Amino acid sequence: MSKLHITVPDVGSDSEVEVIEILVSTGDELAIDDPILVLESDKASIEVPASEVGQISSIEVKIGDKVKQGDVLLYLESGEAPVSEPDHAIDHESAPTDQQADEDQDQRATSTEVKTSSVQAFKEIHVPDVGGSEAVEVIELSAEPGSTIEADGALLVLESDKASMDIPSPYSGTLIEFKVAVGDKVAEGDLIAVVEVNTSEREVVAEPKQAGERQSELKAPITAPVEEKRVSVRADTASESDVHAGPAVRKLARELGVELSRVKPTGVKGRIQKDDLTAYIKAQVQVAQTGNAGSSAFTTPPLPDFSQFGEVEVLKMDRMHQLTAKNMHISWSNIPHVTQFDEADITELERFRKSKKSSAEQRGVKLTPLPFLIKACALVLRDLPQFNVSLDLEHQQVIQKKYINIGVAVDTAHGLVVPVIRNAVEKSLWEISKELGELADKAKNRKLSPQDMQGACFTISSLGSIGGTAFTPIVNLPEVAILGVSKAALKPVYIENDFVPRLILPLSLSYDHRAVNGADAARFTTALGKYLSDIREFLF
Ligand code: CAO
Repeated sequence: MSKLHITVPDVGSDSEVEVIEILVSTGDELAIDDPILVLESDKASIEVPASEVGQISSIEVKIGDKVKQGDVLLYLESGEAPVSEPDHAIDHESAPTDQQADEDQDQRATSTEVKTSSVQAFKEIHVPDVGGSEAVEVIELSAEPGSTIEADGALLVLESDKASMDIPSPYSGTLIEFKVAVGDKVAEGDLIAVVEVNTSEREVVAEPKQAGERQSELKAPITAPVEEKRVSVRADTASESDVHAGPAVRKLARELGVELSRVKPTGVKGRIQKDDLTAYIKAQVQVAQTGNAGSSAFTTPPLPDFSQFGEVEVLKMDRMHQLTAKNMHISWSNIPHVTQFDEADITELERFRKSKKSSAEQRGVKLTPLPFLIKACALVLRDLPQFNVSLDLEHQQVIQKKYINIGVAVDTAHGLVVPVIRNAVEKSLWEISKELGELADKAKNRKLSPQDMQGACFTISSLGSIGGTAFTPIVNLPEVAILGVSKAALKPVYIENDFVPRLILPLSLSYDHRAVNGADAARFTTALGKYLSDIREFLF
């Protein structure tokens, strides 16, 4: 048993660097290359891999400590003899195998014996780990022999039965020749190209600050993502390079086909941790399985400190508000909404409604345009049953409802609720008016039972008593359509060679375009307009 220690490698900075993440604990067994901790200089963050094998007996630093090259990071006990450092001449004539890359990593971690040379050298490039695929096809050569290529620049594209993979060059230099042609089948380790590297590149390869992440990326197995047809082995695309994450997290993200720029970081200085990646994937799985984006899968930008602009008061969202916000978000982010706008001429309806005002009062009900709308919508749902459905996407089914219940959005001091008028086709306007009044009262006094709010097939949201000319209501899942009603207004309408004043009611029908199409929506508002413009139609 020998006591070993791991020190801060050459991180390419003379000044001290900060420990921003510790990835191991006392007692952990370390293997060569296991990530130990992350250091951050003013230029980059560097994941320090283990350069020794053994069990950690103590960690000598904590997050926030400033360290420099040679400082002891941790001690470990090893049953084996200390690993001797291999002699790394970086101008070896073959491309780095995984093992060699590991050894290079050791060398960077201990920062010794890096040789540089001014001699040009030829490097062979081999097929990396292609995620278990036995033979993959070369489908594209992305560079011309004789051309200059950059490290990480596109070299060729391989395609397995699961995905296409861009294979980048590990070196910058001149592409001498390809050893494969389009259509060839290759497997891990096969020679694919020869590159002549120049001196400066080899110095960069030997520099740990730059090379740490790049080397481990090159060593990373390329696995096919679940859905993406074409993936890049490289993680440092424009947006990805802005992301702070260690090589281990980047590697895992690549393996899982996750774009790190989509993951919400919780680590120090906005660094993405492994747990952040797990949380993101969990959210994605939930969305895929349930169509529920409730636990937002996307990063919400942090809020600024508003108090710097003026006085603010922070109020707690009550349960109703939270619930409404959640449901709206789920619906808005899952349903491909389209809104069909139309107008109905309700001049005659209004004349009739006013003529019934006193008898409504005698009955103790308020006959507003809304009961007419409820009845008319119920009739349209009967006529166009494609709107009276719910989608069961999990089982690829459409559930056709044979009952017709209409939900009505009611604005209360406590928030928005949607009580339901059942079997509206069978009910008279008086019955609907009475029931609507009772439900609205219950809503305002927080007396609605869960049953009062269940079973709607379609919802009406009327802002007619308030104002507006049109709006785009959000479909009330699992329904597939909702009618927004705005304020009726007198408008000149050209009838029989003359402009005559008519009372026009604006209608906004939002619908789930997965369930119904635009032609259906136009049919819906046209049919609704017909019922509303001549309520004798209600009789048929
Ligand atoms: N155009 C013109 N006037 C209208 C109208 C319209 N589309 N709809 C109603 N009105 C008139 C009514 O006729 C009534 O006037 P009179 O007393 O002269 O007849 C007046 O506006 C007030 O109506 P109301 O609001 O009392 O009754 P209602 O049947 O229209 O609505 C209810 C009932 C419970 C739905 C309503 O109180 C309510 O909560 N509305 C808000 C709904 C809402 O917030 N929706 C948004 C959801 S999405 O955020």
